[in-house]
Amino acid sequence: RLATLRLVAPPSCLSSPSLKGGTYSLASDLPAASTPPQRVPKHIEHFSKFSPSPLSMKQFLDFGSINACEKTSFAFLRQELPVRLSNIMKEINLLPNRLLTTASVQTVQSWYIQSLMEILEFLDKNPDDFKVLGEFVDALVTIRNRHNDVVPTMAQGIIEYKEAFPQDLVTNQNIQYFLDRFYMSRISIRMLINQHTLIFDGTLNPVHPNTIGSIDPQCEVGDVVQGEYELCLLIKPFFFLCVSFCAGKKKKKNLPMSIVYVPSHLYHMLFELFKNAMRATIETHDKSNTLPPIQVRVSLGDEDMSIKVSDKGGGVPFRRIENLFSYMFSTAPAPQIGEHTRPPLAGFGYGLPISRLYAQYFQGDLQLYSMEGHGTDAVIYLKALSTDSIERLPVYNKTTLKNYKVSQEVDDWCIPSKEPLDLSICKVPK
Ligand code: W6P
Repeated sequence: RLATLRLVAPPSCLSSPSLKGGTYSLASDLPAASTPPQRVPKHIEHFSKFSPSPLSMKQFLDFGSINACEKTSFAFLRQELPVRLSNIMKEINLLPNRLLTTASVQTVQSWYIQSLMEILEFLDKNPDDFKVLGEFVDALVTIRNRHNDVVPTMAQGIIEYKEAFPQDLVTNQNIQYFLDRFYMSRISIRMLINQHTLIFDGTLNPVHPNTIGSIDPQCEVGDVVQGEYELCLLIKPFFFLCVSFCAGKKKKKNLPMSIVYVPSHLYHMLFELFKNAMRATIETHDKSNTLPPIQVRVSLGDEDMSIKVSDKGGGVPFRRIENLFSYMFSTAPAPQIGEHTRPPLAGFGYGLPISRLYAQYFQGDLQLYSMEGHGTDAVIYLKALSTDSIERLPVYNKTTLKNYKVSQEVDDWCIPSKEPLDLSICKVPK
């Protein structure tokens, strides 16, 4: 039952489930366990009152170390997954009604409810029972598969919404705010599920015996860059770019530059940056015989591990940089636009905003520095120290609520006028 859950000691490395500020009686508004669908909203209310507990890389690694205890991980996840699911489900409910009621968003919402119910089934089960632990792994795999297509399905919802309602900037801002948080939540939930299923499915990873779940405690960033670059060459084989790879090895002479990181996240980000850099280069130099190289620089400092991918692909006007990260602007190339006025950003898809989320997930970032007429530098910032790599998670609270309230207030900056100014009115009579 739910009551026993609260008595389960949290893993030693974890703080106890943290309730959000204010008093809240745990016992009084607990919904009954064993969950008919109509009870689910009550469970959402209950679990959204807890703050998600961000894990550090060290805590992730501890779950996979020798004394790793599947029981502990199970006890943590059956509380933490409902907390993370419920927090973001509260936010889904804050979406504008016309978006919330699209078939696509309804589908996604039903997946979340279904998955929450399936995890809640484990609240009254015995962590000492091997069968229960095995069933939990199976349930997590089922849940992960159910949510595979969340991103394209949400994108479909945005398309439906865009078609029905002319896009305005406020909507764009709200959708950006929501999707950044929603996808960040999803990244974090999949991370938890991946770690548990990979570590406790009883098999060793034969290809990468040193990884702990999806984490490589010695992720050689240079090797990942090299590997990803070669993969991109396979996709565009006619593309003979050279990568000059400079490792800033200032103090750490000859030491390899490795950090504790999730290689698949790094691959995802680098693939996106290489793809964009290659496309920009090809498109601006389509009439010349030679292509300017894409340069990569990796640098490890005391605090940051930074990776810069530089292209000479003509750059992007400063005004448009923000749009590169916009879900709304990069959702589906608008077919109603004439063939010759192809929107210049079409095709970027969700790669960039989601890559930025991967970087931000462990307290890093992804930024673009572009010079129109020349080229673009894309920089991935990661934390060099595993003690600084802590999950960055959205939490549902009063501030969140305020941020969804549509602000209709007028801006307090003048709108530049394109009309010639009539200075005659300024003439001073003699
Ligand atoms: C461009 C646009 C872009 C986005 C991301 C990474 C590199 C580049 N280059 O021209």
